[in-house]
Amino acid sequence: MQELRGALIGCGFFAVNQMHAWNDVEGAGIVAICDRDPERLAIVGDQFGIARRYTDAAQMFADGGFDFVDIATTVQSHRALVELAAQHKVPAICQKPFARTLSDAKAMVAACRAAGIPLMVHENFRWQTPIQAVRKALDAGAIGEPFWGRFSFRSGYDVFSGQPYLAEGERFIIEDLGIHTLDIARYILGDVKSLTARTRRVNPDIKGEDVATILLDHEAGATSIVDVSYATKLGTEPFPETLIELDGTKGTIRLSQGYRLEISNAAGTTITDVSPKLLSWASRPWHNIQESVFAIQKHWAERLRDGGEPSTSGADNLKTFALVEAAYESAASGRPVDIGALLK
Ligand code: NAD
Ligand code: 89V
Repeated sequence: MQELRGALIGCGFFAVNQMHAWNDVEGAGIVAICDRDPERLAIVGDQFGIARRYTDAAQMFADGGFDFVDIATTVQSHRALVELAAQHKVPAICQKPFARTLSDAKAMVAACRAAGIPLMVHENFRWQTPIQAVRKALDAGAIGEPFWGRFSFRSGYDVFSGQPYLAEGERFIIEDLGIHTLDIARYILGDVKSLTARTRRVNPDIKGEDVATILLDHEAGATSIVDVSYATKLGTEPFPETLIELDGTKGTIRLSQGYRLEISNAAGTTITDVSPKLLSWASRPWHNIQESVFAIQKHWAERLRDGGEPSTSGADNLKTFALVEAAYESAASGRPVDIGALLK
């Protein structure tokens, strides 16, 4: 198998997972890294034995010698770096949140389309083992036609210690975490026609909202609720599990805490343990997310080889990103927001 050579930009908190996962993806590897912070560049370069190191992404693209770029920086730099990749006709992966605004995200998709390069958003949550198990059960017709759903992420985990920037933005939970939950809702129940949202900030030490409740009208007819909170102190901390409830015409699915999948229908009730694997480099409780990082990167390598569109392509992610924008708009106005109008 021909080796796919990658370059990674942004050697921060989360990129370490991506570097480990690239080591595990057969036939792919990182040959160059870039970070504007020399200290982070040295730490990741030494840890993963990468000799080609850059503090300037433009210089790295000018030198070339890689088949794709993995952009693992925070959102402020995403548009410029994706456009740089398009300029050099290098296929690109971009971390979530895809962009600062929906209009930036549309411009990034257009730039990659014009350059003829694949673009994937690193929207990894739908690749988690338990989420895949729910999707598989639905596809197998286990509960018939789903008409109602709930996608819930409620936690009191201190995300700010690893990612201090999360406490500083005007926007927090919908943009950072809800974006994953909204993507899961789309992945499971299909695209969304309109939504209504309510938000609040409970933690006085952060700037943005840390609680959101969002009501979605799906195009296929189902109604769902996406509820996310980092202000919920439970007896057993569920971070980072997304819990799912689905009611269908022939049964129900419940994905509950502890990676327990319960499916009930005319044949009875089955309970399955859908725990993620603990990869050799992973650590609890992050192993669920870490395994999905490996899964999405493997998917990218497969799509690069066969020329197919990645599941979370830039074009697909516009539909998730529109939900984020709509949720903030609805929370501010108190009114429902039409998603089709945002995507025009
Ligand atoms: P971080 O701040 O720890 O790391 C970002 C790194 O990028 C820093 O080292 C910074 O110096 C570097 N950087 C920024 N702009 C640059 C530029 N123009 N050129 C070169 N280097 C640049 O951030 P993080 O916590 O690692 O988050 C990175 C991204 O990953 C964010 O968008 C975040 O939302 C996302 N994230 C995703 C998941 C997931 O499960 N998908 C989990 C955590 C974080
Ligand atoms: O996935 C993420 O983007 C992370 C976390 C799970 C902590 O919200 O920021």
